[in-house]
Amino acid sequence: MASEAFPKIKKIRYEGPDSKNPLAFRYYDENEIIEGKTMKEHLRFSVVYWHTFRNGLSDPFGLPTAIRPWDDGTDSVKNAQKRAVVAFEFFEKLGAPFYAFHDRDVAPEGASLKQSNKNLDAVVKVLKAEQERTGIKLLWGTACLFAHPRYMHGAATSCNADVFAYAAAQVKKALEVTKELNGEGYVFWGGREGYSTLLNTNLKREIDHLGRFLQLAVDYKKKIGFKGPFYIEPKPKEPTKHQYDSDAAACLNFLREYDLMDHFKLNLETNHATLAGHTMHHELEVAAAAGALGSIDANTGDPMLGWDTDQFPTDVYLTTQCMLSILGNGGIAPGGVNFDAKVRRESFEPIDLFHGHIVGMDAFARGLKAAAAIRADGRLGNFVTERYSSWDEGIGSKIESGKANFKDLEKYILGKSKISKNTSGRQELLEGLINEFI
Ligand code: XLS
Ligand code: NI
Ligand code: NI
Repeated sequence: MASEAFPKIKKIRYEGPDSKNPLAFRYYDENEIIEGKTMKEHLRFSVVYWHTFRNGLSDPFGLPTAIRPWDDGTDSVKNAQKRAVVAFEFFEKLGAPFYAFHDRDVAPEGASLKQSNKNLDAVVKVLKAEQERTGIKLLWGTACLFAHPRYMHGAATSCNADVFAYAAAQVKKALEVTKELNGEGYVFWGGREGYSTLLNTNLKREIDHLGRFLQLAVDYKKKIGFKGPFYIEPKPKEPTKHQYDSDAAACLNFLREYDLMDHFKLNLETNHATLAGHTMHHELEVAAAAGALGSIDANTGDPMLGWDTDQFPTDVYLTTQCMLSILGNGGIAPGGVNFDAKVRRESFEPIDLFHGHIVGMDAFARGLKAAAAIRADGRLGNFVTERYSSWDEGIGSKIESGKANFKDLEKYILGKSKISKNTSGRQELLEGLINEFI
């Protein structure tokens, strides 16, 4: 059931750095081998349904601007099914091997849960057929537990127990659908799992309920035999003033407190990192250190605007840092590089959807190449190894292996006439080294 929503656009191909064709890749050559794997295998690009096919590009001050000729603007199941076919035409022409969606992006919410589930099934049928036709896979599924007014006080953390139950029923269905579509994973983003004021909030009870909710999801995952990882996606605020899963470290602490570490990894988003006052590189390293780097929502914010602008990532310095962490982690599969990004309100034509993704894919391809070259060069890695070499033998190795207590350390220092000299951190030199590769 192939569509022709983009009749003038042919499959986007790699043409190399000298190409002036705006509808071609300059750096992303899906078959190029880097560190033993193709770029396609490394990057596992994914397109998000919500921004690319459901975002009219309105903002808090203005109406939607997007022109989407294939969409009749109604909330009918028929329109949703037609849109699904268009989405696959887009994924195919772009050459993205994955996509991601919320239940309510793909199918309209009905008057009852029963009706909503029926609507979802009707669209999932089309998604499944399109997956089979194209070989494009679902990177992860998720449930939208933040848009409908019932979730005004939160979903799992709502003060209203019926809302918790509704959210559970919605996630149950979303998990079944994700399994049905052979999704590689499943995401929990706690959009309204937080508070607007502590004056009306029982914080302890709300966090306990979130822990319980995720435990119930793990139970159900086992029951239906869904094998993919669960991900938590940290974000500190927006729409709430404070979201409980605010950054990677907070999520890891939460997962440990509720004994969920075995079942969850993190899905990290660049613009969420910056909202939390961190760099994406920091968040990636925190997650990787805990063995919990699962997947990334690749976008970027704007330093002049303090909110989640979800722009396409174009900064090669940023993508190089991301890829250094990802390669250092041994890859990102079964996660991927998911473009949780939208075109600007001013970029309202269908072709802008291609430009956004092409630029983002090329930026990540360059980041991958730069990161691999930095690793092959070895100077950066060797510098860090050497910087910690005092831990590889003598007293350092005794401390690391638990063979020295405070008394031993006192004795060791008292017995030394002077301690080993500190060496320079060479930050400027290393920053220059990175620039050699960008
Ligand atoms: C919003 C989040 C959201 C999640 C999926 O800021 O990024 O889009 O990725 O619910
Ligand atoms: Ni996201
Ligand atoms: Ni976001």
